[in-house]
Amino acid sequence: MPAPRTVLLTGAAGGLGTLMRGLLPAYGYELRLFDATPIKGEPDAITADLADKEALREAVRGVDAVIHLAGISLEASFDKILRANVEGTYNLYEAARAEGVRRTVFASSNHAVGFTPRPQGDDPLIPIDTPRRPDTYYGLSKCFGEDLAQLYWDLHGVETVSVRIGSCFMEPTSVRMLSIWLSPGDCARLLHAALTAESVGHSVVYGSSANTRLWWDLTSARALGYEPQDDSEQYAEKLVADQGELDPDRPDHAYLGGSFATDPPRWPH
Ligand code: NAI
Ligand code: 15L
Repeated sequence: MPAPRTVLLTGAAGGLGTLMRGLLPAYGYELRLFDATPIKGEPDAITADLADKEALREAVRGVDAVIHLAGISLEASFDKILRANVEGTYNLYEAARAEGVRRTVFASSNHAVGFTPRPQGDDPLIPIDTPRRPDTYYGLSKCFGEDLAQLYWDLHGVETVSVRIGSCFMEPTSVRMLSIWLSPGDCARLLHAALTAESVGHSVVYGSSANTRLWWDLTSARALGYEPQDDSEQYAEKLVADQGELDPDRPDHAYLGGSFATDPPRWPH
């Protein structure tokens, strides 16, 4: 497939969308922005909800690929998750199929496997084909998105890389994040690899940097050509001094999903 040039970025007003708006143009992409929230200083951004099928058809028309970040990014009621993450993702894929878009990158999450016990001591890294164990309705919606992507590949030939993102923020802010941090620079590298790798079909990858304390296996991400450059360990001394090491007896330290598995942070709206 020829390298995509014009890329629809959904969720462009959000935290990750804002970071990627800053970093992806350096790879040669022209971004078309989409979000329910208006984006200051971006008069051409499409302000629409994922429920708006007409707006989605127009948004995907003529793009080479889609990066789908939009949706509820924390725990919420089942109804809210259903509308934004399940129906919204379906609406996007249906628009992409109808307009002939061949490649999508789906922002899945570590919370699709959040109830997986985290590795301790010499335990092996978590493989990408570990059984899914969502820790929330939010994580469940990411399982749905991965399955939807598989269906659209098998049925319609729309390719997707589903990226189970760890924590993508400027810096890790917890000891757990030392294991799953995806630096913004590595996120852009991974998205670029996912957009340009040949013949991905539907591939599922973990999204994190080359962290010393890594919990999962990055082989499927590296197979796309992703070479992470960053390591969270530079933040470890301060975070461990402030918070202590993870305590195996604490339920919120026992699973990949951290506190999502016990007392999930909730979507504010
Ligand atoms: P965020 O909450 O900052 O941004 C989400 C964006 O989606 C917001 O701008 C919001 O307005 C938009 N949105 C929500 N519902 C919408 C709808 N129905 N129609 C149109 N737009 C809608 O989230 P963040 O951190 O930027 O994450 C982006 C994506 O990556 C999300 O799908 C999230 O689940 C996923 N992810 C992010 C991680 C991270 O560390 N930032 C970790 C794992 C997954
Ligand atoms: C996610 O899926 C959330 O969208 C993000 O806000 C973080 O909480 C991240 O997981 C995490 O697990 O740290």
